[in-house]
Amino acid sequence: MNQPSARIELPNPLDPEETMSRDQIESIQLTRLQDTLAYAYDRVPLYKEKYDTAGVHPSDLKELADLAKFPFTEKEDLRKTYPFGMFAVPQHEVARIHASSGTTGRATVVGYTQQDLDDWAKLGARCLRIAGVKPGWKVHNAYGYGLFTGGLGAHAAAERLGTTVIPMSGGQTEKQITLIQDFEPDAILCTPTYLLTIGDAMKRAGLDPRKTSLKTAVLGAEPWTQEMRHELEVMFNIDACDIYGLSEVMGPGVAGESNQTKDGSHIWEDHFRPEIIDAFDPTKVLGDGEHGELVFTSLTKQALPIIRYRTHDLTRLLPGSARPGHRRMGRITGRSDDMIILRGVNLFPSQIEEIALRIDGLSPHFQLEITRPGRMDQLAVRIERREECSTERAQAAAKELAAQIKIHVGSSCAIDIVEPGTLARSSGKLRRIYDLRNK
Ligand code: DLL
Repeated sequence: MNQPSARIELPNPLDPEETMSRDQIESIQLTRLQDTLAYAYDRVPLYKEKYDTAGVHPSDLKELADLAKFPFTEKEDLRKTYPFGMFAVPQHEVARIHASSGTTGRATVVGYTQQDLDDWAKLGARCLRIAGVKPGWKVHNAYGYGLFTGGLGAHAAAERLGTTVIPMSGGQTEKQITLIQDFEPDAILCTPTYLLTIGDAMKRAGLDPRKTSLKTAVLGAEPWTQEMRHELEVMFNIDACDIYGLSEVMGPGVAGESNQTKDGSHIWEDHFRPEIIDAFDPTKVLGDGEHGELVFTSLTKQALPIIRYRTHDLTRLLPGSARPGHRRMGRITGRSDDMIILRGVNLFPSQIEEIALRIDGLSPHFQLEITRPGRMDQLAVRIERREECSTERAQAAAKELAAQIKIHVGSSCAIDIVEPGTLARSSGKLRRIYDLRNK
């Protein structure tokens, strides 16, 4: 007999490290950091060479602050040693390889031992749990599967938590919608802009995104704002939480946000030591609360230990809230290499997102185009009007957007309102900036 079974609450205990005090975490960090530095120095020629040149030795790390004495690791280091030169274990101990697509230059390749995969799944599961995903739930995973860490990383996290995973991967938006309708998942994992695309496509098909079975979305892989959170939460009638990570450090699951506090992602500091540095003067390590570039050191990784890795992500560290021993990261305002410098003014796509979504009639679908017709840089914001917004109203919205950008960002720009559905969509990371200055 095929009786629908009543939902039962499955056990969902926190990892003991999740509830550790700040002191306990820092004490673990110190020993793990000492071990990692020695391990990397002994096993990865590039680290030995860098430290010898800088005149530092792993034994110089006596307290956490001593980490600042050690050189940074950059994406370029992984490229120089492509493909496996920074691996610290022989190939037969590497259980899996991932790689970043590398829009510029060579791909960066990362590797995991079985233990690394196990830790990754555990930390990913922490992120889903803190976001409110429960064992026994059905989880629709629309992060891309393959060399990108999103798909398989989120998949393992959801399995580890004890959910039923639907490994849909990215793309095929109509099929995504069919599966969401038919399989009735409780949670969805994808990029924020892809969830938006799914919602728009549902509306176009005459379906109400607020009526799906979805309760929670765990979104990451690209910057998104509070305004975008609000947009998606209202659109789908769900809770939307952040998940952060990067392949060089692990993949999705380095940090995750609580659905209770929705105040930024908790960094799992028993496995990673974060720092914030001044992006323009990297010798300066900044204090908690100060904005700068996020730097990570892995504390337990075997295949690819990574020390003081410059993420180029701009944010700040905040005290833990839902997990008091682990610090949070503020929202990522952008990447230092995504920063547009327009006639001397620094600008990030997230600022435009924030402003545009507060204006009636404007959709979250926009692109930024920078050109240099004469000697001056020009910014054009191309943005779709909302379906229900009239063309006249959209013109007024355009004026308001230009004025708000002038006030809040400090630069003038042209606004081009376009029809709904005309700008490119992506099932993964969305490209917002089109810099045509050197074309
Ligand atoms: O994007 C890993 C990931 C997959 C994270 C799925 C979350 C969900 P990479 O392709 O190596 O790895 O890209 C890493 O993406 O340095 C950030 O610039 C950006 N990023 C990742 N998560 C967030 C987030 C994955 N929650 C780069 N908010 C990072 C803002 C994010 N930016």
